[in-house]
Amino acid sequence: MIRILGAPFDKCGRMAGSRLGPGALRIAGLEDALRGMRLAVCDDGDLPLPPSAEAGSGILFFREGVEVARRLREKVSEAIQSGDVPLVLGGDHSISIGSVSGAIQCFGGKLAVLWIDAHADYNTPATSPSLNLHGMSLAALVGFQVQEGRGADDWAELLESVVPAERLAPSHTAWYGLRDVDMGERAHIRASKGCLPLTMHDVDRYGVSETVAKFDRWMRESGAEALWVSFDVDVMDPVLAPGTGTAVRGGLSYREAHLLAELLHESLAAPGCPYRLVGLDVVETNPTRDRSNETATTAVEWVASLFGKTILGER
Ligand SMILES: [Mn+2]
Repeated sequence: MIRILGAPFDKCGRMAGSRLGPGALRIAGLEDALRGMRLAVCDDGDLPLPPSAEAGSGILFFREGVEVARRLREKVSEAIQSGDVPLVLGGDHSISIGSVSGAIQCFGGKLAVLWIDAHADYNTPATSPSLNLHGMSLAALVGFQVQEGRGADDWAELLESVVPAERLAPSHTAWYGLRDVDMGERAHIRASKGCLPLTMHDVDRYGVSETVAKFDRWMRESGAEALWVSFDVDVMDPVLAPGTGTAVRGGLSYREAHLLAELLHESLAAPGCPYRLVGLDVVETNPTRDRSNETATTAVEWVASLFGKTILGER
């Protein structure tokens, strides 16, 4: 059963509006698209949000962000424990600290994450230019330490109270579609032994087919058995998906994005595949920046392809 969970929280992002993302994705027909493929789906509605608090002097809106992450972590781990596949709708990308932490609680060191995003989201407060938590999600999940400076106390609390002690292994961390990576993030990626950063340069040079094959080989060699996919709609080109607060030129085309989803599905469905899809986030959909809900519509089609929709029906 696919269990839809809305996380309408956007205060840790660059601009307001992705709190409307879960509604936009539902209106774009998410549930029907999955049911149309004879998949069992239920919608648990939206996560209740904590009361508003001050922005604070460290990570912006940290108190709210950390509470949302905690609540989502519990929902996701409950869903996985009852045998379901959580499909989490953001919200800004900070919510994934909660969703992936829930998956770590269930799978520990057997979990790998594929972060499909224009950005690495691999800053800590020590390297972040903005102190927006949505650009620090993966750095929190792998547990980078920050000794001192602005946001250091918040960071320590986040690692202590949200991210499970086991952490996500850098060698179980992959990116797809990177094209806007900060200096500090580059250093973090270089220091992350065994990680797999697939950039837009790689996609241009080798194509979607070869880069997904590389990811599949990396997954098989990693020993991971559970895969969480985190899909930030800004990985797609803004021409195709303008409805996001973090648009960067030169992203995946419609056809590349679909081929990516189809080939990931094919890898997962291959006989004897040693890993399985255990959950998915779709984040940063901002209908206030969109044209006629096109971005949410494209994201829904992408999710359907990931779950196995093909042009000629069942394989
Ligand atoms: Mn992101």
